Amino acid sequence: AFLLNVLETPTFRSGSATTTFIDETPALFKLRPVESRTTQLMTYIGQTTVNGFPGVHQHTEKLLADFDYHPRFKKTQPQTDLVAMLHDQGADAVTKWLTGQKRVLLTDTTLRDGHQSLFATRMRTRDMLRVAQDFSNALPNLFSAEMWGGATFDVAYRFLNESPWVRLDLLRKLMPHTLLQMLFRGSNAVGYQNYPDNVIKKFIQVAADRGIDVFRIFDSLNWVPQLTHSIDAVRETGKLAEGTMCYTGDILADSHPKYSLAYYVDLGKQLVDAGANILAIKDMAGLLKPEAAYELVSALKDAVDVPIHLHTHDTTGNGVATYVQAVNAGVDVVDVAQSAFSGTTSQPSMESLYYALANNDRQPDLNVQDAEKLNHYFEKVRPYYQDFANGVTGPLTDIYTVQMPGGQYSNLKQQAESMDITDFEAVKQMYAQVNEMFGDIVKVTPSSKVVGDMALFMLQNHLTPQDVLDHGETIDFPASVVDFFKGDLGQPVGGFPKVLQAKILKGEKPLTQLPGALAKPVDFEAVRQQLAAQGLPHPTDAQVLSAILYPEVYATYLKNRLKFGPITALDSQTYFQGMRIGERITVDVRPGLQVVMQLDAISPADAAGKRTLYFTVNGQKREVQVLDES
Ligand code: 3PY
Ligand code: ZN
Repeated sequence: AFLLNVLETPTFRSGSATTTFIDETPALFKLRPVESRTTQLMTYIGQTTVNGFPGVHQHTEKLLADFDYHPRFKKTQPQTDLVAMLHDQGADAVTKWLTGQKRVLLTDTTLRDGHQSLFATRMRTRDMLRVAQDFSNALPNLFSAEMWGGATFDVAYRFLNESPWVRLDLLRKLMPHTLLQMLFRGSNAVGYQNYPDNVIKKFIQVAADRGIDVFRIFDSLNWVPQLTHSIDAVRETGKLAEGTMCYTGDILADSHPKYSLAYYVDLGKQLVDAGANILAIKDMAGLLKPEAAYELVSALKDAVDVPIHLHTHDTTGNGVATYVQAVNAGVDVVDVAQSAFSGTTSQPSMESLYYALANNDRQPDLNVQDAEKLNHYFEKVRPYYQDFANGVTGPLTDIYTVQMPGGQYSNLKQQAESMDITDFEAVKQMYAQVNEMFGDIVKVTPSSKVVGDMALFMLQNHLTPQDVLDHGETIDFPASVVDFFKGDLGQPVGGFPKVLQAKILKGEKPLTQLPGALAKPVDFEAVRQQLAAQGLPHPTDAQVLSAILYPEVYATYLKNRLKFGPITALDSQTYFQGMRIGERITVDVRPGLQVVMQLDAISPADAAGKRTLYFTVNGQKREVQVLDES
């Protein structure tokens, strides 16, 4: 347990983490002889080879070899170094600069929403680090790179066995002139529930300190009081606060009367009054059609004097058209992804948008050949993640009515399959019906999860909306649904449907005020001591926060780090698939330490169900035993 404390040391963070392959300090490795590190690697590889990785099909042959990647772009300075400007002149200087730009600016979401929306957030830090310098050099004039927040925090620990904080540290170092952006769920931070105000504030401080420049802050019900605390906290750090409106409904149709143009203009003004440096429109499901985008952006440009940043998903197939109209209406920044990580449930393609704006005097300042060359890297890594893909191969125009966020699509599908619900069309229809029952709410993490949970629950129990209304008082609803109707996520636009709420709460009185304000502040010192008692002698603020946000996931991560060691250095195919007999891999554990491993044979299971895996490691015969869980 002694080893854990060096995972996230300040020395490491300020130190020489220039290599692309380590995420721990050399001190950690000094403590572990090479032998035990290779045992750790063999244990992980053995475990994955014998028992598989959740959600991954084991292929009999390697799909593609790990490839060496060497930087292809020379060091390029941005025309305006926004990181330096933010640091030296402050947030207002950046927004003033932004407002003065004729051309539309771009945020690249490849390293966050791109992979979150296409393959369940599974992109590993190793595959980001290899290209990070090229990323900045090929795209020097981006507004920002979104690379943190949303689901990346949880998934990094839970499925990738890596620290999101270390990812941030390393990308910060490798991309010194690019503003780094994160998605922050307001009072839900990077989780699915409300956290006390002191946790929110601390999280923002530590994230800002470790390198986040732009915080996109939203509330899953567009309830402004739940955002103001986060906006204040970001403003205190001197970084950029994007106050965010989540777009739902259709401002140019009569079908969603609550979500009118006047509603959004009023919301925009409230967010700016609350201190937003930038106003973001978050169209998480791809519902904002081109003419509506023109109307909305025009109205907001008239109503507020901060820059407008538009985010959409290409789920419905019209993302580029929406952006072109937003650009014509004067939007300041739009979100795009590298082509290989774009389209369908992800963002529109950067390169496609560039060409769509040919001969438009607001075409972005982009060297499109460089962007295309960079994209080849993402084309090469995408197949590593194909098992996590959501199966969407083209536009889904039914999403205009279903309104499911791009980031939720793949997750809900996996959740449904794990419950043996294979008819995803039925899930989508039920999702739309649940939204109606709930009074047409904003659906984005975590409110979207409540709608998804309810839809799956109703399908599993063969319930119709009428059944729920008729017999709701006898039904035991999922916990997330009960909590939502209690007001634990805040208050929806227009309030809760009262009849349904009464049936779900069964006499319990709902909250009408801010849940975060009622929550007792977390005692950071107590958590620090608990961690120390569990073998982390000097936990950092980041470690304390991780333990607060995801107690079980974080504890498992710490245990796995001890058991599996430097697995973040494994190539992604080995990480997800293990090895096949006869296969040989090279692991660059750290500069100067390369381990060459070959899997020679696997024994049948013995009486205790254990298999022995025989390896040759740097020329030495080694073996490891793994329990066959099949
Ligand atoms: C998240 O909160 O993870 C989202 O991407 C919401 O769209
Ligand atoms: Zn998104």
